[in-house]
Amino acid sequence: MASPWWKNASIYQIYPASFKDTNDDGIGDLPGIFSKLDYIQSLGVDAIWICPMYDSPQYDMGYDVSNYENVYTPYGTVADVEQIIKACHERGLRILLDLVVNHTSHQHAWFKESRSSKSNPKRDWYIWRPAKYDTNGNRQPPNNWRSIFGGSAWEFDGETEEYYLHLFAVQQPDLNWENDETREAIYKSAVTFWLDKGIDGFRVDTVNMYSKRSFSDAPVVNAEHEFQPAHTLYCNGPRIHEYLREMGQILSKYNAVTVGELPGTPEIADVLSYVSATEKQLSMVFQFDVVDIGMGEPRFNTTPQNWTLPDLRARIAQTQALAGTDGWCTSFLENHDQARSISRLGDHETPENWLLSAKLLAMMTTALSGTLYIYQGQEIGMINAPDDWDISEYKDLDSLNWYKFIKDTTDNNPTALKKAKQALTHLARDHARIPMQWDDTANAGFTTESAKPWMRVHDNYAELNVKEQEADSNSVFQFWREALRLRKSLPDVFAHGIFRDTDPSHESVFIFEKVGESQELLVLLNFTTETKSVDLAAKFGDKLPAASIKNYEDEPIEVLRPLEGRVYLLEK
Ligand code: TEU
Ligand code: CA
Repeated sequence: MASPWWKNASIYQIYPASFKDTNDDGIGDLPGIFSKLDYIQSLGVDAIWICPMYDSPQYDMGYDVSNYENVYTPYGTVADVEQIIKACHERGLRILLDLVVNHTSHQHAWFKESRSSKSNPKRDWYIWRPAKYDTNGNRQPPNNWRSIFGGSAWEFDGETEEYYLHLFAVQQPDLNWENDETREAIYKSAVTFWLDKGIDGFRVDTVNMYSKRSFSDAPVVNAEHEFQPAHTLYCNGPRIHEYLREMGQILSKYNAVTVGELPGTPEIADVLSYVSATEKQLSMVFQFDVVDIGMGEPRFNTTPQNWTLPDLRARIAQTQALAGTDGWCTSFLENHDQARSISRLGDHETPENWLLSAKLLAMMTTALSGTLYIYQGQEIGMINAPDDWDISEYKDLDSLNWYKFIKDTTDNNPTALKKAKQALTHLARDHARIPMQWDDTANAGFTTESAKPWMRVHDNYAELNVKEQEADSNSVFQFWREALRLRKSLPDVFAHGIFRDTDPSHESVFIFEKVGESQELLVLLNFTTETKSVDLAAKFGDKLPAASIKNYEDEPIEVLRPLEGRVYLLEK
């Protein structure tokens, strides 16, 4: 059987609110996406994935869906989505939507019914539990789980005097997948409604949390905190594979592709249980190993640049280990939940280092095996918000909850608040949500000059934008285009090759091989801003072949210059 289209594909992720505004309300929209399809196609990708555009009160930027079968009014209409589907297919682009079915919004009609009374037929569609009482008779949540956005994972509902579970925000109650009717309703409303409109598949949000393992207390890992991380109790529960096989049967009727998000799953055997081809559950998954680098427990409890190269390469090896199994992996460094990769892993202090870093990371990402994902703005090397932006510029509830938590628990301690702000400057999801930089006009061409963008435009848009880079043959954009073109033309080594790290403990130069059936890649990446010696003569003698991708003009045999990267293609 021929390899499916998505194995040798690059997929471009779009965040609707921040991509392109066409009606001057400062919020990106579906007509904006439609207007940029030529641009997306010019990058050379095979498909787009659009983050949630469903109706939603937007507590979590659309990951709180109040109606799966309708579109958030400021983004447009169902007809606008249909127009995009048609336009993509006319261009030979595929289109994925986001499937968010671990939870709904608290505004969803299902939840409104569920919370209305204990005897409501939809009561059991969500996860309700009675309160616990401590020895003093004080009401407590059913267990000590911490929500992913901070605080208890349970919310007390005065109406019926029970708690409901929300692994994410209070406004995102978890659906009860144990209930057969609930699953049926999810498949019909969130899945087939859109597959019938012709989409090619889904990115599946938090795909491993539908079956909870148990509701017992999580072990105390941080005694200072009231609530504890509980991934091991709510991820990868006993019925998860049964559910995904069930949903997989529907998806396979449409020949739909899926990429599931797999947090809290470091074991490769567990990963394989979702993506093994014989399982027919998911086409591929996003492992979190690489993007979680440098994060603390909780996420923002860390200091900037808290990572080493051996740590990064171990994480990459971990995700690349799927190559060669009957599962399939993905290569990505960014999405709407991650700060910008150049700011995290590269150096954006000078324009020279920024350019080198952007290309270095593009080389690494494109050279790794699996389906490649690129997030809007990554193709032009967008970076984190400047350090001096005030906390009031941050909009994400995850960032704001953390800042408030530190404020409240330290009694406004300035040192603690400074540390919290530094962590956000480095890792907040907000950085990825800064409006797309199209040109050098006011508001970066994201919206008109007189409009007020929903999130502040980056200070650097006059120098860093699409228009400028389309015209510059040495730009980050042109570099990505060329790298994606080469990757696509050589699936044997790029998408399918077997990854081998040549020296996992090396602290400054990352050298890895990719072995295909008839060819090999040798990838050299200097992650430091110093010149480093390398022993290429041992491999090549004095006949160094020309690198296929590189970020410096010439190629000395004995050194890699600051942030230098090269990809050599070798015949076996
Ligand atoms: O994210 C799930 C997830 O586990 C993390 O990426 C999470 O956002 C992060 O740890 C919080 O700091 C998905 C979506 O990608 C994210 O945007 C949503 O907020 C979340 O699910 C809830 O739907
Ligand atoms: Ca708009």
